[in-house]
Amino acid sequence: MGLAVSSAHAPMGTDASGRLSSQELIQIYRLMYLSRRIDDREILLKRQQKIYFQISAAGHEAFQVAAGLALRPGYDWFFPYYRDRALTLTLGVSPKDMFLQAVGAGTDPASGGRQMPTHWSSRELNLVSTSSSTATQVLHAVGCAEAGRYFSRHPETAERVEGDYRAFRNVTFHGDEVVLTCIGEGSTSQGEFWEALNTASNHKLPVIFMVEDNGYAISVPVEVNTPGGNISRLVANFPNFHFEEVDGTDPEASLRAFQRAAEHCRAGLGPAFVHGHCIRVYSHSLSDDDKLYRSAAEREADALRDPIHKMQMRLLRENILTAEQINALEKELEREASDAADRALEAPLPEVASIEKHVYSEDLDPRSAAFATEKAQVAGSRNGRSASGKGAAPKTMADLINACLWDEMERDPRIVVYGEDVADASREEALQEVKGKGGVFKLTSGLQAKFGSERVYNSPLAEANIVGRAVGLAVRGMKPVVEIQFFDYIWPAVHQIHNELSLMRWRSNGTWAAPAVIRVPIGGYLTGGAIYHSQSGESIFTHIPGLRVAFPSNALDANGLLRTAIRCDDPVLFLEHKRLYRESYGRAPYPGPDFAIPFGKAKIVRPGEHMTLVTYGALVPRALQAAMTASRDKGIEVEVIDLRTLSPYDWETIATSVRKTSRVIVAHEDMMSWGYGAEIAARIADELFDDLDAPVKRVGAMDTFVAYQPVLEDAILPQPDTVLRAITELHAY
Ligand SMILES: Cc1ncc(C[n+]2csc(CCOP(=O)(O)OP(=O)(O)O)c2C)c(N)n1
Ligand SMILES: [Mg+2]
Repeated sequence: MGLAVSSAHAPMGTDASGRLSSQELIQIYRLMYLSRRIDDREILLKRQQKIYFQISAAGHEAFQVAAGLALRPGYDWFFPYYRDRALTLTLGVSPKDMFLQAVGAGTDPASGGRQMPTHWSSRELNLVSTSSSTATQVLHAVGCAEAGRYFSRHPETAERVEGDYRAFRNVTFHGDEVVLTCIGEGSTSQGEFWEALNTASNHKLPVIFMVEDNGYAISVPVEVNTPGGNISRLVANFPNFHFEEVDGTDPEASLRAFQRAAEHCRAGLGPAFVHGHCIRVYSHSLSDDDKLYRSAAEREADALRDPIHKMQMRLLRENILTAEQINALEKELEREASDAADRALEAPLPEVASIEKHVYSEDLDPRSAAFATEKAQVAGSRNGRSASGKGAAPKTMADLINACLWDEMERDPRIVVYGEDVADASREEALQEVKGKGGVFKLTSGLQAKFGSERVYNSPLAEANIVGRAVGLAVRGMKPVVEIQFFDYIWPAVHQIHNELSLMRWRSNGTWAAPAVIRVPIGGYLTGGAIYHSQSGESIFTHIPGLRVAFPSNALDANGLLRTAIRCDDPVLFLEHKRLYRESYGRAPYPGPDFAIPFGKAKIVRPGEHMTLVTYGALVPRALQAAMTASRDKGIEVEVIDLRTLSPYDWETIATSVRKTSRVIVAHEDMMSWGYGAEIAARIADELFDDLDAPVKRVGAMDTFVAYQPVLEDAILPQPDTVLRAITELHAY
């Protein structure tokens, strides 16, 4: 008997009787049993120290096979979690591919040896890379469903376009595809789960939330995570959902539930929630021992519900297979698992030289000449728009960011803009009589009125929702340009930024990527901004591989860098200093719709020969002021370098300047200790030691929070005087 695992399986149980045929029941058993045998083989390999981690699907097989059989791999989309072996086996991941991941082979198609086993990825199957973070994936599923809907309503937007990220994002859609996402019952405690239900419900998205309830989250029983012990009861009032609660050890009941769920989703009626009561046959993983926290009676009661045994009994009871036939089938599947393991053990290991591959896009480098279009600058008028970017007069940073968004949205229909308060008015009818909000800083003003509510809209007040959905949208080929209202409130989204957005490409070995743009107003000097509207903290994000970080100091740079951020194929954190939005410093005429500035190119904003001052953001005008005073009063000529992007940053410009001046200050608004300047200073000390005539000096905020009272704020944040003092001291050294 050959294994009938095919990505094109016909719908099951659709004969006249509506019952599953004998062949179908055997197929289900094959998949369930093979999954269990792969788990058992991995456990053996782990005990032999030939693999390094093991987590099993044991006890979940019936529920997972049912989900896989109800849906269409390569057509529907899948955001599973780490326990979904039987699901992915049903979708078409081969046993050998599973073992390749377990041994960490270079040829592991899911991650090239980067991820633990059972962290899935396959472009062919629409199986999007899984992380170990519980619950992040459900928001990706929501974004993916939003993208599918958008492409099906605007099919022309899916066309391949050369010249930006679209050349490298392969878009497929059908219009009635369903997105499946899976989660354990314990992980439904995560806020991201509720944030996903919120948007799926509100937007009637075709997402199936599959809750695999095995009663435990490692050692924590369900009632501790779920008030009342049953997640179905808690979610029952979400509008537009189809709900199913089933015995997850019964494959037929589960299959019916998933088929009804898929039907509801495909019909465009909304999302579905399929809650299956499974068991955990083994401990949480091989690193856990459930005898430490579960009574023997409880474990024995669970064992009686083992779906493998129950299915065996059914095949016998209904005379579908004899004991001998079952035996023969199981032997064959056992052999299949062990052969696959043996082959994987011979696979080549990953090349150490490959480690840095796919941290960023290998196809489109935002540092490259493709983005060096500063010469395309056409100073002057901006026709056809009502926002403030019009005319040849100098514009503020706010104006030119708005103008860039406007231009890029006109050029690229895959761009969607959302966040808190970014729409002009969610209640569209109000737009007849009101001007519209367009962001708390008005940076997105007029965009909804121009491009419509399908492309510019308010999100729920939930930062992980904003970024998590962006991951799913970008994975499907959309370009989300989202806003986090204040840097001070980025923290709920950091889980998504750090573990998902930035990692998607590397952990899938280049198969998936999430090149979204996150615009974030940042910084202080607001007089009254206080603790929660003045924060800096850029170094936390430059410490994340895979993420680009831009931090412009003036209107023109903001326009050109945002264009590069949007057109490139990497995720970008775009930091916009609130105090600089409407300053008279750094205004510029509108530079035209194709003005881009490559990342990693600093600008010498004031030349000088006595010392170098490396800075960015709001410290640029402050440093320039100090440099002017130093020149006028003391004859000290300071070369001021505006880095413009912090990751990547322009080491060449720094090094060339320091070699010339032999003295250097690194200045920023953020706290001094552990700040961005520490890295630059350390590298200068390391690589340019012989060129230095004095120690590297740093200027930064005090190591506290930013206070409300202006007297305190002034003392906490570095001022032009602080910079001037540093210049004078360094000159005297
Ligand atoms: C955000 C996050 N917190 C903690 C962990 C560690 N962890 C991994 S699995 C797990 C329990 C998950 O339980 P449940 O959601 O019920 O899924 P199950 O493993 O039982 O299938 C925990 C706490 C993690 N991976 N991610
Ligand atoms: Mg669980």
